[in-house]
Amino acid sequence: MSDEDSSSDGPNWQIPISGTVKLYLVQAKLSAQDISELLSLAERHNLRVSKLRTGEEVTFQLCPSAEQSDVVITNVRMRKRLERHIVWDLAKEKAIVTPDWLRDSVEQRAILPCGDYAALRELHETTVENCPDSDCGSEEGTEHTSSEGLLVASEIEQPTELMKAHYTSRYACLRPCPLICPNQGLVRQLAIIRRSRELEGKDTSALSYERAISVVKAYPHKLTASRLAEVAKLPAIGEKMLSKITEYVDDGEIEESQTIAVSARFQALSVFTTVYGIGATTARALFDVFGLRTLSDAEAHYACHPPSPARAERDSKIRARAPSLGIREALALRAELEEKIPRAEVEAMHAVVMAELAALRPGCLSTIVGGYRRGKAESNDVDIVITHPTLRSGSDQVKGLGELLVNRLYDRGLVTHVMHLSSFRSPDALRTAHWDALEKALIVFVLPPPALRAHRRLDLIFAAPEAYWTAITGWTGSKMFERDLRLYAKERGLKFDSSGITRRRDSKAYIPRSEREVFTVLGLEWLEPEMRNADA
Ligand code: 8DG
Ligand code: CA
Ligand code: CA
Repeated sequence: MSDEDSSSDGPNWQIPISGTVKLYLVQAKLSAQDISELLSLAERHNLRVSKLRTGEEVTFQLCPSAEQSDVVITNVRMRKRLERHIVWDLAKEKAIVTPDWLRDSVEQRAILPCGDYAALRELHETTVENCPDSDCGSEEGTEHTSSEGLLVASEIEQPTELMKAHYTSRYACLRPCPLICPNQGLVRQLAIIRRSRELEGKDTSALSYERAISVVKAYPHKLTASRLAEVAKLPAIGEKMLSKITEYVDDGEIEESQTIAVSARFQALSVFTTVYGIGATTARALFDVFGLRTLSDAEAHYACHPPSPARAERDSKIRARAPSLGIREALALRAELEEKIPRAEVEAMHAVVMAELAALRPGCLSTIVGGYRRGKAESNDVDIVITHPTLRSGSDQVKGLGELLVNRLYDRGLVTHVMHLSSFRSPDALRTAHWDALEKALIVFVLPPPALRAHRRLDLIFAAPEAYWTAITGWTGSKMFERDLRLYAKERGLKFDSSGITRRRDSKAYIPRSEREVFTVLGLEWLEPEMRNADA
């Protein structure tokens, strides 16, 4: 986390410093370089770290002996060796952790659970108890740690009963939604109105349609006049929405949808926004201010209008060797990037990326997510979540991997442009402003020869092992499913995003070991990805 980022972490940072955590560094088995790195981390001026359970802020302070310390940092892994530096009985009164505890705690500005970094197996339990952030003795009682030393979801409080999924549920994440529903024609017509509202900047109205669409999408019967009374009682179906649905049932179409679909304005705004980098606001400006109507108009316009300084500055910050995708390049590639990607090609892209990744970091795990995982025959872009399977050191394996991989793909002619390359931020209980702290690379990819080398949009998401399953859930979609998943979690006192699940009252992190566990922790009945198609 950068210093600038920490300021966005909200109220936590206004809490006065209330103490220090004293650190003692055992220098044996550490290189001179490691020693100097760890000392400078421990002494970093004015560094404030939070206790995750209480939000209380403390500073680190080095101390000259183990006796005076709260936490002992050591690379020594054996009792006999450690006893050369600290007597065993004293060691049992301290948290004895590896250097990574300090590195990660400084990076995350938090006292991370010492048990996860216990240096000696025999001292794991006492390290958990003696961690400066330990809740031992609190009313919450005992929590166990897994054999990996991590708190896992199956070992902490579970909702007693899972909410049953049903099409009448208030939440899209509890309504089984197939890819194609019995009322797909109606969904298509409502989607035109929704899109038009979005293009016109009427976001509240767009969201009402989005919600209604997700409810209709889950309705398991073919809609007829005799079912309208039941539909009227479904969530998100107000009077206005019911009149549109009734109109469709009576006439087989919705007049407003027909009018919008053929309007010059809707068509122009729709086509402008197919260019990467042109959003609804820009599209409206092109139409209203510059009087543009077609893509050729837009091409001519951008040939003599350079990108805005803000955009140029943002692009210049991308730390990849590949060029960013400017508006002119996006216009030139538009037709290819608009093509749908068949499943076989998605799989071929995945295979190529993983082969290149294996050369950099052997043994990585990955899952193709997004629409592909929900069963779509053709995708607009490809989304892949990547991690390393080792819980203990896997985060280190994933850190910085986006940049490395993108540069390698670029050198091999497999990446032509980079739209976004974000740095690694581990699952962080302090996050507030950022709803997803994962490292991401959003790129334009081309398959190697002899394949048809069409430009394709590819999103690579890099998750630490602890965040792998939440990243998969968060990036499988669909959008409305995800929106309600976050809302549902919030109403249960939890915070869900792709980088993790935390309990709001104490920011305690849950670490699921499977996607099913993500659902269980949130109190949701399991839904197959193919039944999460809550959008049109
Ligand atoms: P398609 O249009 O690509 O065929 O369908 P899709 O795969 O469902 O759409 P997508 O636009 O690729 O989005 C896939 C899912 O990823 C979507 O449900 C929402 C999620 N998602 C983003 N951006 C981000 C983001 O920045 N953070 C997180 N956590 N999730 C995101 O699209
Ligand atoms: Ca996608
Ligand atoms: Ca995507």
